Amino acid sequence: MSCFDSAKQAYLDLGVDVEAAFLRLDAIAVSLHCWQGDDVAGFENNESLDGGLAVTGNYPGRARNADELRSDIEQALKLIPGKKRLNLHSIYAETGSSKVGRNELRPEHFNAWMDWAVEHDLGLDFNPSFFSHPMLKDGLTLSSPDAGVRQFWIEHGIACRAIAEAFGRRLNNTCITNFWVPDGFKDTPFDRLAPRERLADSLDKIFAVDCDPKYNRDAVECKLFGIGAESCTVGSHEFYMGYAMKNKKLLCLDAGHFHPTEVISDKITSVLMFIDEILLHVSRGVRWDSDHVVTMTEELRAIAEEIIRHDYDTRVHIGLDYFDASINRIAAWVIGARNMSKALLMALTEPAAKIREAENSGDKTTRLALLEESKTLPFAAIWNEYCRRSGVPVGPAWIDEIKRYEKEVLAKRA
Ligand code: RNT
Ligand code: ZN
Repeated sequence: MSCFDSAKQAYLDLGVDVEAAFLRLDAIAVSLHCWQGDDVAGFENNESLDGGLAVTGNYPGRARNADELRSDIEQALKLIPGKKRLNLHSIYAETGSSKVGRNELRPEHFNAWMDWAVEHDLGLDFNPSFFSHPMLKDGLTLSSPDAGVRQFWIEHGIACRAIAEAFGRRLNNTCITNFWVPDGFKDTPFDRLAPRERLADSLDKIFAVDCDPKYNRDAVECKLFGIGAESCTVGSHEFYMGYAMKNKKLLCLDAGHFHPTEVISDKITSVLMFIDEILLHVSRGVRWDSDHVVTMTEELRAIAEEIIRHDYDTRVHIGLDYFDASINRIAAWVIGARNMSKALLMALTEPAAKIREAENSGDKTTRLALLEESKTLPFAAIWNEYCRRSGVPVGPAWIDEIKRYEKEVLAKRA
């Protein structure tokens, strides 16, 4: 009996159908964030990253243009099992030799990305970029007291939704567009209401433009604080929870955007009682940083369990969001994405029926015992088989691939 067959039997003894788990996992997409490949730089030749975002590290080989970035993403895709999407930011537009304002971006500036997505059978997601730009004035964009500043960013938001809709049409695959706005205050504002009213009004103006929900749906992302915006974030959790409910938007929950002892896994069921769909930015917060590479933490497992236990496969859109420039950037993608997929498979192979039965009959002893026993089931054999069937390296073999690419490609970048 092969390692996989005996593992499969061990799961079956607890009532778990591993083959069914594989099939279900195959249908759940994970959206890779393009910005891990170049430290959120984009192709506008920006001097520095702002909006409260920070990337530390200077590992050699950062992608410097779209071709390098696509080549690096292709390398990552070969090492990650399961269904994938790609999440783009507007700063990754390809405008050739002409400088195009963010408020004037059009779908054609993403033609190369769309062609590439068709070629690789990838769905695309999108993000307007409200940072690293001179129109981010005093830390504010859509909530700025300056009507000209607000207007510029409103036009940017409108332009981005048109691009996202074009992605959806071209790929016949719904694009999820995420609005994250860094607006906030370093020191305590006297008036917390006026900026919030302006943010809501600006968002209303952006969303007033018709967009076919078959091709694009919008999400709004809240945050607790950012660097340089420690005292008040205009787009707080309550702000966006309310905004999303009232305006039928998706709520984006970023795992690093809450108080350190607060977890998004516990928010999923609550939010989905009142909002149709959510977007996740799976990330790992460490102290003040919200963007460490996703590792196999208890919280990652809990996020996956919430999705699987409640059959939220189509109502929760999974995206990754972190940036680390201190290790090989492609490896960072692969580690995070493999972990996401692995956590989903762990959740899919929980002895769910037996645990539910124990809970429903009030047998808390059996519930705890089964939860603990299931932690040492022969999961590695199941995961390795999933990787093998998905045509990606099994176990740590993918590291050799990364090292080869680093030597052959990354090292040659000046
Ligand atoms: C920032 C948000 C946001 C960004 C990306 C680049 O705190 O998490 O999602 O990370 O849009
Ligand atoms: Zn995020």
